[in-house]
Amino acid sequence: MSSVKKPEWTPPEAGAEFASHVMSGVDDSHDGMSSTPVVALSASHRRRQLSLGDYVSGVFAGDRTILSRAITLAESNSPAHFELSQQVIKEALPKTGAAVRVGITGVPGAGKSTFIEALGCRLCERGKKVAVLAVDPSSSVSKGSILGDKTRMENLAKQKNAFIRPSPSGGTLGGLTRKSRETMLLCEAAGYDVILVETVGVGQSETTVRSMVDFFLLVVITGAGDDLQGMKKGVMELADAILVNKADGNNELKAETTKVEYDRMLHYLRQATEGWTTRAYTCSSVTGKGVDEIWDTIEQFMGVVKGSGVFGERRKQQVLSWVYTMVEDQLRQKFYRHPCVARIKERVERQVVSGELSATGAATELLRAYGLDVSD
Ligand SMILES: Nc1nc2c(ncn2[C@@H]2O[C@H](COP(=O)(O)OP(=O)(O)O)[C@@H](O)[C@H]2O)c(=O)[nH]1
Ligand SMILES: [Mg+2]
Repeated sequence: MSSVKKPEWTPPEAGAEFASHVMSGVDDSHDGMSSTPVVALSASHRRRQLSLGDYVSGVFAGDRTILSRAITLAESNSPAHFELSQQVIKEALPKTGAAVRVGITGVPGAGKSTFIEALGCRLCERGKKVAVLAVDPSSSVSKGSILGDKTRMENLAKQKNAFIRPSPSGGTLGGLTRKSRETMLLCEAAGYDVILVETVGVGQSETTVRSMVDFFLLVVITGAGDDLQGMKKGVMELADAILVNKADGNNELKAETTKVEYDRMLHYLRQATEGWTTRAYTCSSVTGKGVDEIWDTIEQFMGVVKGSGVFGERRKQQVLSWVYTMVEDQLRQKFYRHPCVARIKERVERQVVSGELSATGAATELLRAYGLDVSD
């Protein structure tokens, strides 16, 4: 068993190999909100290095502090942490897969976090264990999104059956994806039945989150018809439900109209999931009206896709595509960082642009510089 090199394990002192030390702040708030003996015991875990056995038994026992530390380990960019965390995940794997995985996207301010708080609290009341994760490629230590989510989910954060984990910050979307998927697996091994993944609608993050969840929810708000026109068709085609949020007060009627407009548009789009018709719904995350219906819809969806085999097939494809995405990311990085490739790249580009070299000739030369034999 490999061991972690750092004698004292605390993220704030851990240095640059950690993706972010914001995580420790969130862990603190979790501990501060609870006074259970588990947390008192966990305070001592914080001070010492954990073994593979400590991580695995802590995660299996649902100890939130150890779960947090296992996630931080998986998020670390240090090779020693990588080895240990891969061992933890390997042990955890047999206990993963049973949760309902839900992705939630929408423009900033649509009310995703508020909706997650409302839904999460209801699920906790029903005895479910809910984990909330975020995938935010734009987040960084200095930006406010992480803090924003924490305050939006104040009630959920107090629930003993809830676990909230902000987005790891920095790094590539590929790196972020690995971390988020592994976090999801660790949460499942810790007994969470529902995983809610919030993502902000920027760049490729929607497609990324779609590729790790069973059900994908698009949260929108009312407004003039221009909202609909501005909405990317591609994102609507990823969604298993469209939720018109903030259907309360003066906005309630308008929300109903917007819902009808979305339903009409959905009619012309490709369905996100075979055998399932995507529809629009209204809800108010503030009054709670319509929130239960969304969960009912998700449960209905799970029944349909499990019955038809679409669920199993999607999970299978997701894990395989995850493998090859990681392989391709590594290969691409290795190629572009190779000194021989870097040395000739500019000259080859210049020649191909000026017409001295064909595109195929240029690619062949670059691949040969990398050491690949491109004979066919
Ligand atoms: N009236 C009303 N306001 C809401 C509702 N949901 C969210 N909000 C408000 O909309 C703002 C943005 O919410 P937030 O959950 O942070 O959006 P996010 O960026 O999509 O996560 C906040 O001021 C919320 O209080 C709702 O259902 N009704
Ligand atoms: Mg949010």
